[in-house]
Amino acid sequence: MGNDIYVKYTAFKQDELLKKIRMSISEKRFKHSLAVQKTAVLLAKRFDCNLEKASIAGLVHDYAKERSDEEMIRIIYENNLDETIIAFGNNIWHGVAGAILIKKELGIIDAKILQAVTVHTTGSSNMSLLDKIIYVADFIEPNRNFPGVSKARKLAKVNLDKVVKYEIKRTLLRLLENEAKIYPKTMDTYNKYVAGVNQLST
Ligand code: DGI
Ligand code: FE
Ligand code: FE
Repeated sequence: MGNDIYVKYTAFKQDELLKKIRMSISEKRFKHSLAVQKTAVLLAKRFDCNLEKASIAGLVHDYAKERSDEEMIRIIYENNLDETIIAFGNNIWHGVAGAILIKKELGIIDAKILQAVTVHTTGSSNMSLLDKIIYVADFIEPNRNFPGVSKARKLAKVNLDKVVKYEIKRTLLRLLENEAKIYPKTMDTYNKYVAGVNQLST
């Protein structure tokens, strides 16, 4: 993939886009973003998804992660986003508000990319292939190091839905352990991919 995909999907050339992202987030998170981009492309090849969209979505998925609370809350109000997210903090805001920011500041208008960024933290009950790829790439990129990451990487070699299931279960367990606020969409993902809600009953 050359420079063209950046011009095709964003308002910038590759070097300009990378500079803009680098100026918005820390060096560590920039490195993470590049790693998610690479991992997303590998997964897209493996599971037959659009490589270009996986690449761009992976690169920009955490673009809004280091914005101030004030800015994020303003974005939520100005764009009539679901106000109930305000109580959940930046971990929940940065994907949803991030999609707004990458449209406005990076010129990304592709609906599939915007949706994958929107749901990258919580998942959803109705994930597209690209949504799953970004959700999983974020979890298993090579810099990640937590108990269970090698199991997730192994599952990702064969079955994407199994990683989604493993990931949402582990995330939810950790959130419960910490008595964190569970965003309803996180529960929806659990119900769909772990507990099998919405599947046709026989
Ligand atoms: O942005 P990253 O750190 O790369 O990863 P992420 O966007 O997948 O997740 C950010 C954090 O959000 C992670 O620590 C898990 C957390 N999270 C996911 N679902 C929920 C949540 N936090 C709360 N409080 N509630 C949720 O439902
Ligand atoms: Fe994130
Ligand atoms: Fe991330």
